Amino acid sequence: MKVKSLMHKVMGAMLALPLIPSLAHAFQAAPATRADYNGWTPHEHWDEVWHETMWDITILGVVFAIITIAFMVIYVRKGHGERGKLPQLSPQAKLGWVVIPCMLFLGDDLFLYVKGFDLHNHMRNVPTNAVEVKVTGSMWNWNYVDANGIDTDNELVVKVGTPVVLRMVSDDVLHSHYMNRYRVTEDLMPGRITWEWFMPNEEGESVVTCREYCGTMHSGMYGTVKALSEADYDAYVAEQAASVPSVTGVASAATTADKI
Ligand SMILES: [Cu+2]
Repeated sequence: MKVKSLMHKVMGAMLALPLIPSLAHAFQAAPATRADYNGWTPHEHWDEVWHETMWDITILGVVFAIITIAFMVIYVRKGHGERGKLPQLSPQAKLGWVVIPCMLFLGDDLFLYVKGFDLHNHMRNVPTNAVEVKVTGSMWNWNYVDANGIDTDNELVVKVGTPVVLRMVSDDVLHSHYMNRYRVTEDLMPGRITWEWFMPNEEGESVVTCREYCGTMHSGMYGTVKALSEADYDAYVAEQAASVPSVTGVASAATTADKI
């Protein structure tokens, strides 16, 4: 009876196992409100989840491959007519062999699921200090108008350290504004405003492509995101203000993300 009661306790503990990593994740530091996103870079967290998933399936794959190969070698038939002997397990052992691995895998899967789901929720929550850029997609062009009134085609210029929210609409068919560098994509539709936000954390150029087939020149519908340092960005705005009369210089940084 004592052994049986101990087995029940072990089984009970195993059933709670899947919850442990998820609970542990819930206590990790993450932005609690929209004002807490300062310096938080969603794309780096996506990479983290991706790498963990890759490690996870690689380790599991290697472990199962080793076990399979070992079984093939150990239990190979030694001669004609040889019959294997089936081990007789107790009911508790049988249950243990089913429940314990199940709970371990479930715990692991839930951990990755919770991390991904949590991240997704943060990415659907625009930081309060995000600057807004209006994006219009059309066959086959990306048009950007930023908070300073700077109007560009296929070139989005942003400042490092300030989150950017794109408010997007299509002039014709479906498009999708895909920034691989920032691990984010969102469809553009005629008559509906959609949005995505990202956090440029390093200076440099990256590519924007269209990720929704939109006609014969779909593959040619690409642009550039230029992330500039604060000084370079200010110089860029001043230069644009000098060359284009309609641009009135540095307007107040619109934080219209609040409206989303
Ligand atoms: Cu397209």
